[in-house]
Amino acid sequence: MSESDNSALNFPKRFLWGAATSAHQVEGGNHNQWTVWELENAKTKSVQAEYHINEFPNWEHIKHEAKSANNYVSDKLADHYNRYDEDFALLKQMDMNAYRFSIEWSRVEPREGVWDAAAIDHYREYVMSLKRLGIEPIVTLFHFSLPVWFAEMGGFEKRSNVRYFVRFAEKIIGELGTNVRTIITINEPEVYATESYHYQAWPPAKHSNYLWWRVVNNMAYAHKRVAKSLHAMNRRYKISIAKNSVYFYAGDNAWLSRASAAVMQYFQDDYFVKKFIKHCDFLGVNYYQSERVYGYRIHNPTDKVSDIQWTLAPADLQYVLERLHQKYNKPIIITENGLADSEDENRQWWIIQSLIAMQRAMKNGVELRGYLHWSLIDNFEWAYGKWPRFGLASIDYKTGDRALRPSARWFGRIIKKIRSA
Ligand code: IFM
Repeated sequence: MSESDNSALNFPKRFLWGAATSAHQVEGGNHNQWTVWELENAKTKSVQAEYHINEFPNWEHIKHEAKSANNYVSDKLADHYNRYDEDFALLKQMDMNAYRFSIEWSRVEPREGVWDAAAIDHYREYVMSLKRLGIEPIVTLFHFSLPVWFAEMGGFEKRSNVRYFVRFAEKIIGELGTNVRTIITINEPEVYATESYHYQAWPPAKHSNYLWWRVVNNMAYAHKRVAKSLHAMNRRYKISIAKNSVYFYAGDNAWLSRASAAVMQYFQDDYFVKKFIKHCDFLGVNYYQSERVYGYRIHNPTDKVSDIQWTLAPADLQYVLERLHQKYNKPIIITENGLADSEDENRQWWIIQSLIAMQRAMKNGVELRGYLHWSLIDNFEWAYGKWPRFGLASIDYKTGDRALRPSARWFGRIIKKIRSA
């Protein structure tokens, strides 16, 4: 499909076309459990980069940044907290009608039980600015960052702590009222649990299968409590989690490869989705990569990888959507999809392939409601820091200048054509 030949694309009028971010990754100036951890670990990470990521495809290009401690400290970032109007203008430039963002809990409730009126006003105004532009706000309540006080009392490790998250959800959604209709309670629960309680790559960097299991189950419980409570406030809220899916497929026809791929797929998706789905009005799906299985091992093709070495297989989005639709029969919003591509070499190709995959899945019965590209602007990629560039718009971290990349300008023209067809 080229820009001039998008005749095959046929999306419903109310389809949500947008992009996503999360507070800690773009706002700048936060103080949460991540900022504390970043300051403690930046130096070590800058030294380890030489050994941990030197095989990445563009190592020569990024090594200067990756070996600097400053890369691992979020600090000011894009200063989205103050410059969000400029970023909303980018959405408009691409003719988008939806935007997913997260509310920074540590700003709204900096100390336990103490609400910050200025922060709440900020998010109210933020949402109103989107509404004035005709952009549908999609709010995430937990996107990996937690207030320090909550993390210090054990975060999601303790079931008794869930009430604090429920109270925060009730407070902020109560304040935003019906200006918000679509709510993601928890972003990628299993990614958070695994990075934080298995790989020790994210705070609190513990290694405990028991804690991992408890955190996953407490997040499922938190989702259920928040969904029930918000639905009691307004039955029309559309609530889900954002589930990160990876597509596993057998690389040959051997029974072991096929069985292993099926088992891996189960533990990637169903083990988690089953815990949440009963209290979801739709399913948020994040898709970035596939894994090819031979025997019981992963051997991925290496022809196309992103800057952080994820295998690029955008067409597989079709199978992810179809599988989740067949299993759970809920409407789906693609809540994240994209790639780290600092040179903007593969992004347009990625988007074309994703659009075709979505179109095919819809023809095969998937009730797809929206597509949100990750990310609107370059952002803080957690343990990797600032060097990976996921943005439709680039950020110059020295000047704060933002500019749509060529692929994003192209995507904007495609969205315009589709929406005006
Ligand atoms: O940046 C992250 C985001 O916070 C959660 N989903 C995956 C993205 C890319 O790694």
